[in-house]
Amino acid sequence: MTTIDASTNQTVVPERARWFTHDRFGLFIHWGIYSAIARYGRGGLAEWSKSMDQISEEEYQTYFETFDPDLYNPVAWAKSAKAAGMKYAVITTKHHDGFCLWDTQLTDYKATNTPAGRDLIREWVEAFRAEGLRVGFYYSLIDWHHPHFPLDGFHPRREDRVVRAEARDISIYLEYLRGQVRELLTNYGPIDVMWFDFSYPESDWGWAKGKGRDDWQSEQLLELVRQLRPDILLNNRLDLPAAADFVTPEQVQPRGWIEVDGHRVTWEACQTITSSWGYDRDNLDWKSPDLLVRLLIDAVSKGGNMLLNTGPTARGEIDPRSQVILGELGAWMKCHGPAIYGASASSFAAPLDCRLTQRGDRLYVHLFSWPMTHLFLEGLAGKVRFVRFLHDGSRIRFHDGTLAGSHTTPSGVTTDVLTLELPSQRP
Ligand code: FUL
Repeated sequence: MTTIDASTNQTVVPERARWFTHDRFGLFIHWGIYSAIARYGRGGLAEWSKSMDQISEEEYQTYFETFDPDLYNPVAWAKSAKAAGMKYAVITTKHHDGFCLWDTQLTDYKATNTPAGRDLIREWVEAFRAEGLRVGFYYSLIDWHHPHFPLDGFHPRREDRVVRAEARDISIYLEYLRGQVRELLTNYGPIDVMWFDFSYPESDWGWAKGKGRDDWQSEQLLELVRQLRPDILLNNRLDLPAAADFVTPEQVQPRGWIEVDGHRVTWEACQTITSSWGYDRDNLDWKSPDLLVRLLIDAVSKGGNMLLNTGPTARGEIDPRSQVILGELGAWMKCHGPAIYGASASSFAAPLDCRLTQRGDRLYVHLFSWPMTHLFLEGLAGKVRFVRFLHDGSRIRFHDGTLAGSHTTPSGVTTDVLTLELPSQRP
């Protein structure tokens, strides 16, 4: 986990996480046979449909038997991510429905047995690596397909009496889970991020009630991950706080730095472009590129990353509407990348409706609304050599104090304010 050096206020990031706190912006991909359902279930998340709508095995099996992503082109996905300015990507190898996108030897419930007929993860890893992106695996601890996964309050079969009468042995499921993690971390070269989801400790939901991490045998899982890939970055959803490299606020921006036990930690906000993770054809809740840019800036200004999700279609394409948005983010990143990559929170105070990011001795001021001709920056008088717009490098006039050429406020009090003289229109 990250700590802060009190003398410099700089974060001290462990060696293995350096790339992560530098790169800041990644692509999250939720893809599976639920992409064919393409609508949100009662819970509002397409990938949760099987549980939320209690879809029968028979119906869900048809999505498996007809899964035919004939347009799947991970090279195109990787190029879109790269052009958007993203530096890493995380894909669902298996979501809660238990469907595996790779050629696992531990179940038949996998992409190679659908009309897709291929290891979708292998191609994905190769394509993203070829574009120079780092790669991560999302892996769900929850599994509604495995016969020994507990019949908890989320399970699609939770109300089926016959199924409820069946004996279930969690140890068999845990063996399976560890075996799958072993496959994922040995068969695809050095994976950069392991994104587990999720262990719901101490919750009132079903079988994990009051037990949580012990039942997942998270410690053993952690040991396995570290033994196979000592340098992999691990998220916090195993609920072993001391072992996590980063924490994962979901669909929410923290108010400031995130602290765990009094220490500032490395974090990554995961955000959706629509309100669903899985592809949802009729969703109208699209975030604008402008909002997404702000979310990214906001994250970096608080020392965090953003992992932005898209849910590809059942035919294997990134939704064209998402592609347009990714393109616009790329145009912004092209100009403003220096304020994001390698940047972090600043110890200077941000004016109202602004965010500050800082990289070494460069301070970046992000204006979410356009000020009335002047912007006052506290604590910066006498500290700044040059001020310019980032998009075109053109200079911005500035002076110390709130009045041109003086260090005094109108009432004559000396201040530590730096004033920027801005054009009346946002360029
Ligand atoms: C959650 C999951 O339940 C959602 O479906 C999604 O994968 C999100 C990133 O994590 O906990």
